[in-house]
Amino acid sequence: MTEQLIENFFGGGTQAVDVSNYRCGFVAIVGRPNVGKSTLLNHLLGQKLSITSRKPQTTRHKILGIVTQDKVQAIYVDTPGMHKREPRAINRYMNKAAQSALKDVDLVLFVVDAMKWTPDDDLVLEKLEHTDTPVLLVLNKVDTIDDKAVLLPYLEELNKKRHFSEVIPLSALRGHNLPQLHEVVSRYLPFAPPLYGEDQITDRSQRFLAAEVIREKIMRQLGDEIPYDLTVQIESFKLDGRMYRIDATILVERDGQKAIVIGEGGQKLKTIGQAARVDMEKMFDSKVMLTVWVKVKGGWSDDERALKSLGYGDI
Ligand SMILES: Nc1nc2c(ncn2[C@@H]2O[C@H](COP(=O)(O)OP(=O)(O)OP(=O)(O)O)[C@@H](O)[C@H]2O)c(=O)[nH]1
Ligand SMILES: [Mg+2]
Repeated sequence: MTEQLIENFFGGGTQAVDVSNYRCGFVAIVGRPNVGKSTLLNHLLGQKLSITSRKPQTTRHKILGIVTQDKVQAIYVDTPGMHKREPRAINRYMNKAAQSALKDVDLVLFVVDAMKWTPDDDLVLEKLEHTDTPVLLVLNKVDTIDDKAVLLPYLEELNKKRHFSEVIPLSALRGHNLPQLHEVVSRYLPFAPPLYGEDQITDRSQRFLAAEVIREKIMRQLGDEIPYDLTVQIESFKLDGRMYRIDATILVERDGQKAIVIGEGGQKLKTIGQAARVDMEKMFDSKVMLTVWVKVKGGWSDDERALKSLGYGDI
């Protein structure tokens, strides 16, 4: 401990942390699309960070959510939902990103829907076969179940599928059993000093978060097909006095999609932009002036090079 305290003086560290008693580690949140992984991350963090929607395949990138307390720093890693159908390069990127999160973590949270098991859940189980890391089974959306009696046989079935270190039924959306989950998670983290400063909640830039918020509003505003064919690029991100000026472009695959995103008389795009701005102002705690354009860039989602240039490169 003395060594660490001295290190804190001379090694650039600012916190005097009692490492002999401090726990810090990485926790991967994995599961098929739409089970509530990002909702769980946001509610563990106590603020919105990762985008969520009713549609599967909302999350496309890994994103860290860092929860720092007196004696523990849990670094949660939200991941894209793993899925079997891989029609395009972007789907392969998402699956790779999710799988890569299983490496070098101290704990895995395998999130499933409390009542619905699908072939994609089996796919996640297969990927978990290759990990030596403890896996906790998180049974989410328990609030959707009226009769508790149906839960027990389902749990029994799940327990036959593999060994889980713990099974935790919860509701990410309603916040039920989340403190209990965090408590259990903390017990699995190794003794180590915190890796991030106490104010840091993520590894992602404001630029990244701004693009994601716009994508979330599109996912929520548009019908079923289009959101998967589009991405958002931040062209410019500037702090002007106390206001952020942000210019963004929504890239779609085809002309017809551009018309749908813009909507009658530009109404759809206006709604998307307004909703995104409101969220950004909360996230950045500042006024935001947001301008959003729509452009056609055919083939971006199935072109490895285009994907890289659009930020889908590093896993
Ligand atoms: N009723 C209920 N709905 C939930 C709960 N947790 C999440 N949801 C809803 O489930 C949907 C999917 O949530 P997300 O958090 O986006 O799911 P995800 O697993 O991150 O999905 P991908 O990013 O596509 O892999 C959203 O409509 C959430 O509001 C819960 O505890 N109860
Ligand atoms: Mg998600």
